[in-house]
Amino acid sequence: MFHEKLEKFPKDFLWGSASAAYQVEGAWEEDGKGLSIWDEYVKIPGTTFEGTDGSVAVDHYHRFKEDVKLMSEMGLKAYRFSIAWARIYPEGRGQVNELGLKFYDDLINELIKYNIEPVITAYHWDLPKALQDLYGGWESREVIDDFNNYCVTLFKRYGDRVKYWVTLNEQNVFIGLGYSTALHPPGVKDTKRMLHANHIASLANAKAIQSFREIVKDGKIGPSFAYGPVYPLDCSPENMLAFENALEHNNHWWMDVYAWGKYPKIMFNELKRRGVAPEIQPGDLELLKAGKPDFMGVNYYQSGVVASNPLDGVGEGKMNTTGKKGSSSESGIPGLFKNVQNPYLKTTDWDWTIDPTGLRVALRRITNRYDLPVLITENGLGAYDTLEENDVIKDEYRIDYLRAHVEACKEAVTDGVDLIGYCTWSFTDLLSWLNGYQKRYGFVYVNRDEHSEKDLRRIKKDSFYWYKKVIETNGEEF
Ligand code: BGP
Repeated sequence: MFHEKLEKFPKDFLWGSASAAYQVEGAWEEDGKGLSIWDEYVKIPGTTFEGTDGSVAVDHYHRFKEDVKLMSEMGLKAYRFSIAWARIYPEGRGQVNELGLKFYDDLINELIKYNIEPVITAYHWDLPKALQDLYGGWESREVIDDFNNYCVTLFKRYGDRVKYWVTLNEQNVFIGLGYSTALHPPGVKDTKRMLHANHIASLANAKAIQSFREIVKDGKIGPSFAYGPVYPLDCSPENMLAFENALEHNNHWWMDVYAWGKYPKIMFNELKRRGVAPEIQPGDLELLKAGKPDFMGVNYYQSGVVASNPLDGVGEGKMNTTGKKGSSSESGIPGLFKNVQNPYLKTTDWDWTIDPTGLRVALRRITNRYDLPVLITENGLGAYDTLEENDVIKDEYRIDYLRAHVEACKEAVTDGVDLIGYCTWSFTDLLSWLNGYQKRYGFVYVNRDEHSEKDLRRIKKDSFYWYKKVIETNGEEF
């Protein structure tokens, strides 16, 4: 729909930026921190771009005060960060590590000092290695209680100061890449195990939300879902059917469970027929239903296009983790759909489509289907940046990307979406899990690369000043 005039963003809109512990903190074995599955996985040759890891990352652990000061200079309203479970419980359970708790106390207090709303992600992929070794991590129901216990510790400790909470970051991604394509730890390729681990993660999510209700009475909590809305390639009925399959398989499989505590019927039936559907035990559906979130967190980067894919059609494809444009290949789920290129859209150097309208579509679909407020927990452009003389970074491509997406948000708000905030990915540059340090997302350049930590100096990019203005005008000037 076209609007003659766009509505304003709500007065207390959360203009934010996001990060994740493993990607920024470094200090991988300091102050009693235990190891995570990522600390171990990155050591396996060939898993990450040029063997990069987060042992130092951008040293946020030691420089968080400097980083928060830059946030305040920008006028940031919210900072979403994750807590490293293994800092709090080095073994994943049992003995709590006071020094770990203190680090996040200090970070939260520093944010509050500058009137920046802390948004905590309890889990952004760095499962304590001890739990992986002990019972296979997300594949065991034991993790439900351990995750809950860890979350309860966080709720009790920080719930007095932190109002917004994200339970699991992109369950669809860490489970999908961890158990289906083997690109993330634990490096498994097995659809049945994937759907089983996924079901357990959903139960853990619901249980943590249930505990939250008891402890943080005035807080808001929800998961962050990696939502890439799909379009059918064209109006041929076969492609339309592939689109229906993809909707259920890629989106409703998770979001229906979060919002309603049930799986989409047709897809569940199909996966059962294939012998891979998760086992639902007595009490599971009740728990899932009890875990209704306050908002749907959305990480949006790109949309996708799907087409029909026969049973002997295309399966696993190649992901571009090198930044060489065009190096990814087609992928799909035989018998359901395949992912194809969108001839209307430009792509990044990592072959991600650039589609601000896709964000509007995503927001509207969520609103119509679930009637929940939405918090955009991530949105951003991964690109090469050039540090020029006199510490200048002219990242107008990033400004263009973000501007178009802020506009899409404004349109969605006018459409009637209850949007409570917009967090860009990311505030400073950071480690991209599989793509090294060269794929940059920040408003603040960090002077390091794959080969050297250099001086880890912070340098404001042009986009820093652009977002400052957006925040100052509450999204009226962008
Ligand atoms: C999301 C993750 C983030 C971040 C972002 C960018 O999936 O939640 O942690 O990494 O994507 O992705 P990438 O680093 O692969 O470019």
